[in-house]
Amino acid sequence: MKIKKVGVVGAGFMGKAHCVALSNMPKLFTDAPYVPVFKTVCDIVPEIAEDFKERFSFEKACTDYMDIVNDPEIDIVCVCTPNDSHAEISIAALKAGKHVICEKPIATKTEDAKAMAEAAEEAAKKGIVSMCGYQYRRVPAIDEAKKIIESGRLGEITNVRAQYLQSWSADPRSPLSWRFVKETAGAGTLGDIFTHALDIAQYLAGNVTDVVSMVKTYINERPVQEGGVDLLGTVKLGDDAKKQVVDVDDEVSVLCKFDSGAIGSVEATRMAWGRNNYLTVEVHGTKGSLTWNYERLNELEVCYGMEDNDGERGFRKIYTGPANPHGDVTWNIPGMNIGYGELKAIEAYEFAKAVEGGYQPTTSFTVGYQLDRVCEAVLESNEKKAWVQVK
Ligand code: SOE
Repeated sequence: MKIKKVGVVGAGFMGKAHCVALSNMPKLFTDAPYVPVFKTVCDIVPEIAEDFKERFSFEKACTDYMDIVNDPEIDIVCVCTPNDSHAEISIAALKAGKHVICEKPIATKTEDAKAMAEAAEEAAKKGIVSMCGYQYRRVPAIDEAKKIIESGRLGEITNVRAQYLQSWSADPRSPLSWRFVKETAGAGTLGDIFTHALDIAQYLAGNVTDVVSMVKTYINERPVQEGGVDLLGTVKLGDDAKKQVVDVDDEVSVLCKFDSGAIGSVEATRMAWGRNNYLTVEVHGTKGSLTWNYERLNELEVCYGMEDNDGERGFRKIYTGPANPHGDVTWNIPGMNIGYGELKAIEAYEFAKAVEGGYQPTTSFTVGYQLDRVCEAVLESNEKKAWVQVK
């Protein structure tokens, strides 16, 4: 089988997710276009890079991402760093002729997102692929939902409601990591998880054209986490810890108009006690509805309202499996279930197919830039307390 050599920049949570996915991709997909081989891992903390190198059997560890960019043997670069370095690393890698998969949100500033999209479009002319880590649209149930919508069985789509609710920062003792600092994160919940819900809503109902929003920060300062990888609220710091001001949002509520004519809402918070990875979407059409929740990601509920008799109407539950999109990644029997690991492997497979075919995947940097522009409109609407058109 063909091989492709991989460099990974950032050895935290997302570095791990990408590497587990890359290892599993050719094992789960029998028609995988290549076997990824781990060449170099980079992290600014040398001990973290070394430890990662050992655990994932990389050939080398380094602390300067240019070692990866300048390595002619490396074909693919995974950018898994905090948001403020996405643009610099991705553009350098694209210019060096590497295929790039970059975590979301694409950048901290719209001008950087634009520069990334432009660099990706230029590289695409030479068959170089870019992709953003909006993996949730690749959940088999979401692709099945898209198929059902496109079949017309739900009629004309009138309303889409998407939510992403988490609780890991609801406790004021949850430490301030780079995710709470505008300079490194760009935005708070807005860039971090609102964009995932928005991506699914847009995947199913078309692009958002206009927004009116409310954006709120509840906890204005937090104890500071010193160094190391982001702990996502799994530790609590006491009163003795140094405090720092939070200058990003905790919660976002947005009403949207879609270019398909549908209307709807997208909301996100990291402050919803009891909700963990509660990413949901509900779609209503003139003939039926569907609803899905990541916390039960293998289940899609559909109501073919106009097809059912009065008195028998209701949601039917589809357990996704081999007969649904990306069925080869699921186990043999619906209900055996897949999880986050397999989902990231689907993303790695879609990326590999695009690399092999020389085309841009559906979550290219151009899409990342469009999502960024919706976020920009959300912030402007909150400032102006008015509807704003997406640029
Ligand atoms: C934290 O909110 C986080 O890790 C996000 O950064 C990811 O994108 C999301 O998939 C899970 O939660």
